Amino acid sequence: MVTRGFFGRNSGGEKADRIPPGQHLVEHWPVLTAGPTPRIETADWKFTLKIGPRPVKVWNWSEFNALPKTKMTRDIHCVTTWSKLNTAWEGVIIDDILADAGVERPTDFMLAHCYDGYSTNVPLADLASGKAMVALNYEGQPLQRDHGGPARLLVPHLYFWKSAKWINGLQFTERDELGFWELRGYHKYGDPWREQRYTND
Ligand SMILES: Nc1nc2c(c(=O)[nH]1)N[C@H]1C(S)=C(S)[C@@H](COP(=O)(O)O)O[C@H]1N2
Ligand SMILES: [Mo]
Repeated sequence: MVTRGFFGRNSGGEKADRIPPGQHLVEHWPVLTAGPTPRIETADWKFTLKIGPRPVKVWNWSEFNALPKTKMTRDIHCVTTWSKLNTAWEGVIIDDILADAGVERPTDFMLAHCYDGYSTNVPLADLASGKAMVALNYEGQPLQRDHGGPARLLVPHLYFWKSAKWINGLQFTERDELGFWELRGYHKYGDPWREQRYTND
């Protein structure tokens, strides 16, 4: 049982209830990238939706920005043990991307692909129903490049490595295929509340 009131009376015990096991709060926002930070001009940016190997729709920056925009404020949790509360985002929820392509549920699994070669797997159920978005803005500003700008995936209820930066596509896969970190020892699902950090957690 987590001790209530750890953060003091005024900040409220509910804050403690929002921090998953093994995590601590940060106010700043760390940058974590496996390789160099790519530079993608919005004029060159493209987003591709695929079913298996087959591209079903490609959006350029202005087409993608014409999709309905949604705001969400969420807590985020990185596997390196930092958590950040109340992060405010705006972007296109995955449901609206799929609807624009006229795609419903060809398979139950997706892989996110990125300009730096990074990838990560997320079940469709965790991307749909307003749970996730391709985020374009953070705290009212265009997403900074080191945090994945111009566009990143945001799947706030899973460890933050699932929130792929510099995203350039989503792909439906037949099975739950592993992504970059999942192939290197991270858990295939990554629920912070169940501390699914590493493969066998
Ligand atoms: N394309 C891409 N996305 C990525 C990564 C990466 O190296 N490349 N790192 C992941 C990891 S491990 C984490 S913890 C978060 C960090 O996001 P931040 O740098 O905005 O805090 O991005 C994730 N998304
Ligand atoms: Mo990470």
